[in-house]
Amino acid sequence: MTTGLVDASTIRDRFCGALSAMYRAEVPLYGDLLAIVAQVNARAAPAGETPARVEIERHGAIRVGTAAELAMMGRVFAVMGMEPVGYYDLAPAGVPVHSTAFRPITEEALARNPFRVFCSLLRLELIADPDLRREASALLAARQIFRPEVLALVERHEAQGGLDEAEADAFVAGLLETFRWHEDTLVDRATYDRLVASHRLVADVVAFRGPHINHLTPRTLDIDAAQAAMLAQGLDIKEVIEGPPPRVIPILLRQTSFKALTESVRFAGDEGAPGRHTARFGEIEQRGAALTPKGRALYDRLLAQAQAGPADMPYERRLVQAFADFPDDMEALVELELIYVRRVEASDGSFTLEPLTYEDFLPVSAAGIFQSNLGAESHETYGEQSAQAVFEVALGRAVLDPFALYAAMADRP
Ligand code: OOG
Ligand code: NI
Repeated sequence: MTTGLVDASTIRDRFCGALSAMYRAEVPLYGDLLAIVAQVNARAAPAGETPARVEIERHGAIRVGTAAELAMMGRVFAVMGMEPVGYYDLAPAGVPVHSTAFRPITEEALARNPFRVFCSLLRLELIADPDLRREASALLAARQIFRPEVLALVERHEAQGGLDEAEADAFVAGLLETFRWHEDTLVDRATYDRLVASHRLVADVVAFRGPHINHLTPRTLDIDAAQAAMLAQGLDIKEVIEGPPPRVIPILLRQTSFKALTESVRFAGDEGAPGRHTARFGEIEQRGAALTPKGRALYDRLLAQAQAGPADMPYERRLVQAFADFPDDMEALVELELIYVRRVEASDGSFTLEPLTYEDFLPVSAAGIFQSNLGAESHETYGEQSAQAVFEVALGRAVLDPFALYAAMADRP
């Protein structure tokens, strides 16, 4: 790399910090979450020391409207060393999007700042009304979600292999504008109402100037303690924690979110007529061991079993019962090749095995989070129309296989 260029992890770290500051100013609830999570982590960390990575660790989520927006988003994230990992199809859950997670993929970059963004592409073809579909496409085609200087800096990055200090600063500041909340809509109230009637998510994407960040999630070392602290403070948190039940050896990802905020907007046309929109929310998560394909198949089977369990039994109990079949000690997890581990050498030449952290998302959990934050009304599902190939054409490249990334970082299996 040419000297004088800022490395991608530094740009990612600066952007994540700037986004966190902006979101904190926009959504006061987020500041409350950070305070609670910091307290819980200080108590939960071994020897009272929260690992540096966990303190800064965040994931965000955005929703884009067109293939061109997604493809440019991919090039923008590449500047920060973030690659598209995995394909998530939300259509079976009644949410007309499909998604990937942009994140760093090397051990070194993950240790530096594992910032990740769940990025969804609206699937307009799933909207039934052809007139509304045409109108929505025209609105999306006419908007430009990136500032011109960001587009120029992406090209500069691609041509010279990086950005210098001044360019990196301009990139971070310009890109922040894409993620900012704008209360002025692109549409009048009547159009907004029709978009909401087709699906709340369609309105959230199509009615606005850009893909406002809809949540920014800190990582807690003990989600049960964090949730109890939030309830004690009277925060409006969802009762169910998505993902696996509490365990001695945590696996994958446990998440819980808040109901979306109701925020004021001003509609275009109508002299800025005031209205309300719900899209942004709070979320916290706890991360555990990355599972092998075999471990993941077991997880998926047991989760389905818990979901299909007797309706008169509380969901938490069904979950605990189903997951009794998922071994919960290191020896068995390693022996049965259910998790990925690395060797950590001690100074006397001995070693221990440590689980690799799960760096991705879970489709069933993501669907639950989308649904609880789009309002209570249920929506028919869109069938099993998975379209990974279509998504990859839109993105302009294939998404990476998360299992291959873990296997490359692991010492076993
Ligand atoms: C994304 C929801 C998925 C998660 O943590 O699973 C997500 C969205 O609401 O746009 O963030
Ligand atoms: Ni999330």
